[in-house]
Formats: sequence, C-alpha cells, structure tokens
Amino acid sequence: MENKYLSVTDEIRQALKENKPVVALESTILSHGMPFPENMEFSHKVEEIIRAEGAIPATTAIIGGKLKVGLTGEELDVMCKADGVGKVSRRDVATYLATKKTGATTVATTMMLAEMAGIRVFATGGIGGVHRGAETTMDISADLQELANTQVAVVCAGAKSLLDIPKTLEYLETMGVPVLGMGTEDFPAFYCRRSGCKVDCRIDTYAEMAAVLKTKWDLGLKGGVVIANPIPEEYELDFDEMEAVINRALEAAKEANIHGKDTTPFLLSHIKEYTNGVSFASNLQLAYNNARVAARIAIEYAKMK
Ligand code: PSU
Ligand code: MN
Repeated sequence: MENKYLSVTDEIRQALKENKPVVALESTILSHGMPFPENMEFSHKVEEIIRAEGAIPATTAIIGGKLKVGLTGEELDVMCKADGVGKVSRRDVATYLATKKTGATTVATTMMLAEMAGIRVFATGGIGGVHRGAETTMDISADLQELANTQVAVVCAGAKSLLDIPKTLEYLETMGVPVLGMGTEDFPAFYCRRSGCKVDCRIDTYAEMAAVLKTKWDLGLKGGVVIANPIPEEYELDFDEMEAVINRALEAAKEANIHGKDTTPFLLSHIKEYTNGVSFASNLQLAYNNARVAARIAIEYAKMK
C-alpha cells in the first residue's frame, strides 16, 4: 500500500530497489542531543562516513507534513538549528504530520520511518531506556517498546548510565529483543566500554551479525535488535567520573522539576556542561564508530537477501 505521508529521496528509493545497503540516522540526536553549531559538522560527517564505507545514509525527520527519509543539506541544517523543532516519539507522529510541525525523530520514530521505507539498519549514539527511579516515575522510553515491535536493528554504544541499565536490559529481555555485543560480552554504557551488565551474545563478525538479523526476520519474528558497539578505547571516559557527573545532572533535573520528554535532553545538556565538552568529543566519536559499523553490517545484510 502506498504511504502518502512517506517521502523517500530518489537516491534512497533507488538504492533500496536495487538492494543496496542503506543506513538510517535519527535527527533528535541533532536537534536535542547535541549543541549548535557543533551538530552541523556532525550531521554531515556521519553521512560521509557511511558513504565512505559504501552504504547510503538516510537521516529521518518530519517536515511539512511528510515523513522524510533522507534529508537535503538544507534540511539537515534546519534540524541542527532546531528552531521550533520538536522531539517526536511514536505518540506525536500523527499530530506533527497533520499540523505540519517540524519534528526530530527519536530512536523510536526513526525505527518506524526506517521500517516503512524498507531500511533494516540504523545507527545512533545511545538508546533510550528505563530511567532511574522508574519504579515511581514510570519513565520508560518509547524506544524500548519500538524495539519490541519494529523490525530494525539499532547500532548503538549501549545506553547512558543516566538510565537504569539493568532494568533496561530486563525490559528488553521480557519483550524478546536480542541484545548483541559487537565484539564484546559487555553491554557498554555509552562513554564507557563496560556497564557491569552483559549482552545476550557476543558476535565477532559483521557477516554473522547480518546473519542473525536475517534469520530473525526470515522467521517472521517481530521487533528489532540492539547491536551494542562499544566506544573505541582511545575515547573512553572514566566510569566513576561519569557516574559523578550523571548524578549531578540527575539532581539538577530533580531540582528544576523536569519531567517526561524533557528529561533526556535536559540531562544530556547538563552532562556536557559539567564535563566542559570532553564528554561531547567522546559522544561524537562513538556515534561515528556506530555509523561505520552499521554500514558494514548493512553491506553484509544486503549480500544475503
Ligand atoms: N540518549 C543519548 N542521546 C540522545 C538520545 C538518547 O545519549 O540524543 C535521544 C534519542 O533520540 C532517544 C531519545 O531515542 O533521546 C530518548 O528520549 P526519551 O527518553 O524521552 O524516550
Ligand atoms: Mn521518558
């Protein structure tokens, strides 16, 4: 069935038709996860990295009543300037389309758009998850439910430890979402290669990772896969130092009475502030690394079809 809201660029549409590798990218990381103007360079470079590997990047957003898969340079800049750009999760999609608001896609909505377009691999920084204190706030990212339902693999550096990582992994287990380690047994904690938690299974080659994806979806099993790809060692930050920074950001959020969808962006910007931008340099590098690995997995996956 033709989806009249979906707008895929000619390049991406053609690539998918010819079974060429395509990697989806989110825009919330640009509009609400990184500062302007640093995000401008990132948005272009992450796409270049995917191209250099031999895959095609597909950044997603909601613009002018359309679900956009693949953005022009100008559209990327709009998302980076983030002027009046909202953060769109699954519940917001219809509202943003019908009212023609500009929206940045989270992991959840990028998965939705990728699936609609026929893209199976998506690269980001970190996924949302079960927040610390969720037993009282019930703050659980819609990303997890999307992973339970939507057939897209998300290459990420795990999750930030501002989340409750053990509870996040329990949720994914309950929902039947495989959490695979790219060359590691440890589930990474974004800036750190280890969180203290384990992945379900370590996979050492891109071809084998692609084979797991193909097998899961050949079986008709619904839902996505978390591909946990640790930050390169040279950019890793100290776990205890980051823990202290994260706790400070959590305190500030409590004091400022931050709730709901504002929580994650608030915490991210405070973490950056408290680390004088050191954490941001690591954030960039882990996202570039995820893009590179996602492209390689997408290339292997395309060979298997
Ligand atoms: N974690 C990060 N950086 C981010 C996000 C999460 O380290 O930019 C963004 C992603 O777009 C993710 C969203 O999907 O925040 C989760 O928000 P929430 O917790 O409100 O579901
Ligand atoms: Mn939330």
